[in-house]
Amino acid sequence: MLIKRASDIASSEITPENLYHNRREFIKTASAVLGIAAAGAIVPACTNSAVSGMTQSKPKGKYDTDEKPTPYEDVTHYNNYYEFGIDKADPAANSGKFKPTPWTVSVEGMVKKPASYSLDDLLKGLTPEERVYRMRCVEAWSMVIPWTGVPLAALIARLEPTPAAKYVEFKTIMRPDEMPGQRPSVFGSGLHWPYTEGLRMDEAMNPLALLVTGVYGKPALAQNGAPIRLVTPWKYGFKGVKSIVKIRFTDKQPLTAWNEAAPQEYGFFANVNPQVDHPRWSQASERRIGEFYKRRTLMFNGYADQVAQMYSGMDLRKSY
Ligand SMILES: Nc1nc2c(c(=O)[nH]1)N[C@H]1C(S)=C(S)[C@@H](COP(=O)(O)O)O[C@H]1N2
Ligand SMILES: [Mo]
Repeated sequence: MLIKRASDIASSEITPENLYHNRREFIKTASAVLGIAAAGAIVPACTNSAVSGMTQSKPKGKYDTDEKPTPYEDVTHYNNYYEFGIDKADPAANSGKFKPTPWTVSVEGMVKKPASYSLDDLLKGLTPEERVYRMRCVEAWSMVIPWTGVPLAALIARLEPTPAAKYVEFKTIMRPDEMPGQRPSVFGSGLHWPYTEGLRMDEAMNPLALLVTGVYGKPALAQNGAPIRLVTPWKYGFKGVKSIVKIRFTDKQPLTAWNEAAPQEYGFFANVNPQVDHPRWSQASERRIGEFYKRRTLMFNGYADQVAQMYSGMDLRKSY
């Protein structure tokens, strides 16, 4: 039964996490149907790896959500990446010319090791981790995505910002030849290129912040921000700047793409907050892509335990 269930899933969707979650799903269902309480009794692979073979179970990591991952097809075909167009299908459709290799990231500003690094050199020796995170877009939809990346904190520690550095700024690549959305057009998105984002230094050092290079156990595709993008799961998706070529340490709060375009609507912090509505719509609920009903949105996207203390004493209505 387990094998049959697994073979029903497109091979492109199979990852250790996915099999793990599917098996948990199966165990839950089987337990309910058979009235058996001890899941371990049905699927010995839970406790005995000899039987697990194809279903390498991966224990839930400290930062993983155990919610069901959004199908790979949606993760790679329902995207926001305005450099490739403003419709959700545009990034997959219009990114065919985009070349993620070779890739260079320039590290600048208040830092002891400023340089132009090849992506390999930038990440050399840092340990990649796989994490399943919730992602909440400001447009009131969400996904659960298995990412692979390195903790941003580990990279920052290696680059050694000076004590004066209070923020870190990121910029997306400028390549109008490969990114039709960056060419002048009357259908412009209102954003100024290159797309820019930033974090306060304590946010950047929070263990949840990841520099992502992979999705579902494979190298990230262009539409997800190849070859390297930011993911901060307690913030709205727009903080997750894609295809990063510049990392700059500074003592001033950076101007960010959406804050610059519409400051009344998008603030610097961009923390997921169901109590503070977008001026044009509520942020109290969200629709998980692939589902029909709405869920209640959680404070800090469900990561309050890990991040709330960074904002204690701040008025989150003003600092949105
Ligand atoms: N350079 C760049 N980065 C970007 C965007 C963009 O338009 N350009 N869109 C943001 C928004 S609004 C969201 S919700 C996430 C979507 O990431 P995903 O497509 O991998 O799910 O990317 C963010 N990063
Ligand atoms: Mo978004």
